[in-house]
Amino acid sequence: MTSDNSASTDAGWTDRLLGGLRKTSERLTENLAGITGATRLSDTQLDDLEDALILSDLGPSAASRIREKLATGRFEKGLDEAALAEAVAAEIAAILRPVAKPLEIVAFPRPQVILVIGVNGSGKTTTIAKLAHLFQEQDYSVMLAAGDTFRAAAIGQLKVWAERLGIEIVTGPEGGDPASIVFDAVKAATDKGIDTLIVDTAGRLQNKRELMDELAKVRRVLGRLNPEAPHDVVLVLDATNGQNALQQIEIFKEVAGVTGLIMTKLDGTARGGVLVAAAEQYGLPIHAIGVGEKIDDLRPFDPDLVAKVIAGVVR
Ligand SMILES: Nc1nc2c(ncn2[C@@H]2O[C@H](COP(=O)(O)OP(=O)(O)O)[C@@H](O)[C@H]2O)c(=O)[nH]1
Ligand SMILES: [Mg+2]
Repeated sequence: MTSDNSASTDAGWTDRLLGGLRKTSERLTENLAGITGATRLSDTQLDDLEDALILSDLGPSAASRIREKLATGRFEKGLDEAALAEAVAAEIAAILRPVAKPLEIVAFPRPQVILVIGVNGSGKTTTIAKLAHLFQEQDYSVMLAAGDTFRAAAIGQLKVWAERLGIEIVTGPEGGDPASIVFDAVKAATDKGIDTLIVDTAGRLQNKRELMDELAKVRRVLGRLNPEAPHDVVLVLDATNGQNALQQIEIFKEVAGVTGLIMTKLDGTARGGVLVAAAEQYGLPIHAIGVGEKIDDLRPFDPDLVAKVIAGVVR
């Protein structure tokens, strides 16, 4: 992905973003309703504002930051719902801007190895397919590695995507050693001069020790072939998990050294505010967001537009 603006601001994507984040935007708008009045927010109104932001999953830390900013603000034209939404959007944008960083293919030598981690069902495999598609659109060659050998279905699912996208995939038997698949994949991708190798992994969070051992082993094997690899360790988070998604950041940071986040399923949830909470609390790069199940439902995001959508300025 590059920061090419056409990727994040075309009309089709804006519509999908609006559609996807509608529930989140409605929740925040509802929670903020009624906070109107004079040119300044009173202490009671500031309390209400802070509560509304927390209720909308933005998290206590973003909520208090926004509260502090708005406490000193003056609403010269009077405080109505639109003015408040705009002020909140500006503060959300300020939180999202520093973390909105597209995943870029810059590794030399190639391939850039992207390890994708996260709990089962968070959207890893689908996100890998979407990322592969994005990179293909930018003329990068992509290879996949089916490092989730825990379930046969997981391998099959990635294979189907690889066939559909016309890209190579390295797989192994169900129950096989992910580290050996990853080893073969890095060798193959290096020999063929592939630009990026995206590695799927299992997300057995119920057994933290095993997960940690498995990811550590995969990392060791990667490092043996290329000391820089993995270049990216991308944690995939399901926005519908709300605050639990934040706990997953804690856990995966500890077991795998996360370098960036992708948040999926921002459609179909009113809890999209968790994107802002994640940005504020962890400051990790957020590479892209997923707003649907289709192959082009994942994009790097424009922080200002997303902020306006969440706050209900753009509808
Ligand atoms: N609505 C929606 N569904 C998604 C999104 N991303 C993934 N999914 C769905 O979530 C389910 C689990 O995804 P999968 O990629 O298999 O998760 P994994 O277990 O982490 O590999 C699948 O049904 C996907 O289609 C998204 O952005 N929006
Ligand atoms: Mg999977």
